[in-house]
This record gives sequence, structure tokens and C-alpha cells, in this order.
Amino acid sequence: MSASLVGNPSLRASPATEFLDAVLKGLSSASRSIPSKYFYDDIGSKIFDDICELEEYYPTRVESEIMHRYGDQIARRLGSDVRLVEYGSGSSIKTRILLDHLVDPCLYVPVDISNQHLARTADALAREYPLLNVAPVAADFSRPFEVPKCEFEPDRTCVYFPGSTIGNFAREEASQLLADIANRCERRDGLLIGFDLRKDISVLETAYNDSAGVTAAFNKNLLHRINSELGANFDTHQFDHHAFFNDAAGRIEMHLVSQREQVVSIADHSFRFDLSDTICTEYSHKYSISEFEQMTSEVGWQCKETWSDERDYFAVMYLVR
Ligand code: AVJ
Repeated sequence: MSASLVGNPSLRASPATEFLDAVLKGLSSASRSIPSKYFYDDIGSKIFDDICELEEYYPTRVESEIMHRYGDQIARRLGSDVRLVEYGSGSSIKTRILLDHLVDPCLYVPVDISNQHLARTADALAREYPLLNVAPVAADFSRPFEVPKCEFEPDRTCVYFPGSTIGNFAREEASQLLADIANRCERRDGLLIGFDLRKDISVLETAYNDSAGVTAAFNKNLLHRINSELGANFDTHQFDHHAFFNDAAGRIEMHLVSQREQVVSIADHSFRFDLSDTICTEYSHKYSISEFEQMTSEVGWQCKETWSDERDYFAVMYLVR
């Protein structure tokens, strides 16, 4: 992987301006939406960890089972002296399973959009794995960022992209992101990626409508965040969590649905909502293994092996450049 940084960081918009711009743009368009990456402030990252503990939310549990069961095979594929770059590391829970199997990884680079969460996780990992070099990068991985170097030349770089985070991207965007990753990689570099499989609709819909309301709180936290960071006045009680499977598009969609006519102001803009107007806050695309293989091969990846659970709920694929 080349360590080129595209663009001058000092010319980039500040995080707050970027968030405001994204919210204003998303709410001004005909079908209103807010990019799901803004879920992950410090509180949102913690609520997401709570989602992962839910019985109804199978992806984290099933992916962890796959990592436990096939950890040795996966580690053999990656080889020794690997530089592991994780996209959207969060609390790095699945990473620990991988690290427990890897042979002499030369560097672990967790990349996450939530600064505080990343710092805490990197500290904890460095304590738990005293022999491991950890070099966290606070960045939005959907944009180019600089990858820290190893002290010694790594045998290869492997991008680790677990958690079916790729599902947040529309199919064309996912394909573009996978192409970008391929272009930043060198020959022999690898990609270990987890994605959620198409399955029975009721299983899918239950996973995003848990009975304890944790997913609803996660969704609504976006409005709390907009209120506190952008000085908006969303009445969060007047928006309901709504998640459903869009079969034609092959994805779960999460929305916030207005419970009455209301006007919300953000900075010096105001937005009118009618009863039942929605803001789309997340897509979570579901794939078949063959569709995923097709999509990655079109952008320069070669699939080496795929592991999945007995029920075919989730898949972990290893690909090389
Ligand atoms: C972190 C994007 C994989 O899409 O399942 C969980 C986020 N949203 N419950 C997913 C999420 C609602 C999650 N990803």
C-alpha cells in the first residue's frame, strides 16, 4: 500500500463544518437523508457496541464465530509479518480474535472516525498485546489517508474491513471504495472483508428492530448529535425509528419518521416536516457470495477463500490484488 496523502489537510473543511454541510445538503434534497457515518460520535459508538450484544442482532456474533472457527486458516492466508490496516475499527472486538491467530504481525493500524473511541481502543489493545505495534489513525476511511509505516518492511499489507460496514455503501459506492482500496494496494496485498448475506426477511428486520429499543436509540442519537453539535432544535420524541428490508434494492433501510407537522431549525436554515415524512439514516446492503465475488473481481481483486457459518448468515472473504 502506498502512503500517499491526497489533498492538503489544512485546506480541508473542519469536521464541524463538514458535518453541518452534510446535514444541510441531506435535508435539502427531495428524498431526505443523512450519511450513516455520522452515527459514530462517542455516544453513538458506545450504543453501537450495545447493539452488538443484542440477541436479535446476529451479524457481530456470527462473524466472531467465523473468526474463531477459521482463525487458523485465515491467519495462514494472511501470512506472517503483515501490516494490518483496519477500516472502521470501532472497539476492535473481532480484531482481537484475528490478532490471537496472526503470526508476528508487524503493525496494526486501526482507522476510525470517532477520535476518542479510537484512542481508548488503541490504548487497551497496546496493553493487551505488548509485543504489537499499534498506530491508530483518526480518519474517515472513505477518503484517502496516510498509512503509518512499519519499522521493518512488511511482507504484505492486509486491509481488514470487518463488520459488514461495506453494506452501508450503495452498491456503486461500495464498488468504487473497493476499487480505491485496490488502487492504494500493491501486488500481493490482501483484503479480508466481512459482509452480511441475504436471508429470511424476518431475521433481517428483527435484527434492526430489537425489542429493547437499542437500535432506535442509536438512530435517534443522530438527532441528539445534530442538536448538540450544530445547535439544531429537533424534538427527538417527534421522530420514530423505522427499519425495514427493501427487497428490490437488497438492503435494510433505517429512517426517522416525523410524527406530526413540524419545523426544525439548524443554523440559519429551517426544515419543514409533514406527518410521516422520513429522513433516511442508513442503508445496510445484503449480498450473496457470488454477487460479492463478481463485484470485487470487476475492480481488481481476486477471491482466494470465503468462510461462512452453517446457516449462511454472514461471510468473511479473503482477496488479493
Ligand atoms: C456497522 C454498518 C455493519 O449495518 O448492521 C446496526 C450498523 N445499524 N444496527 C449494520 C447498524 C443498525 C451496522 N454496520
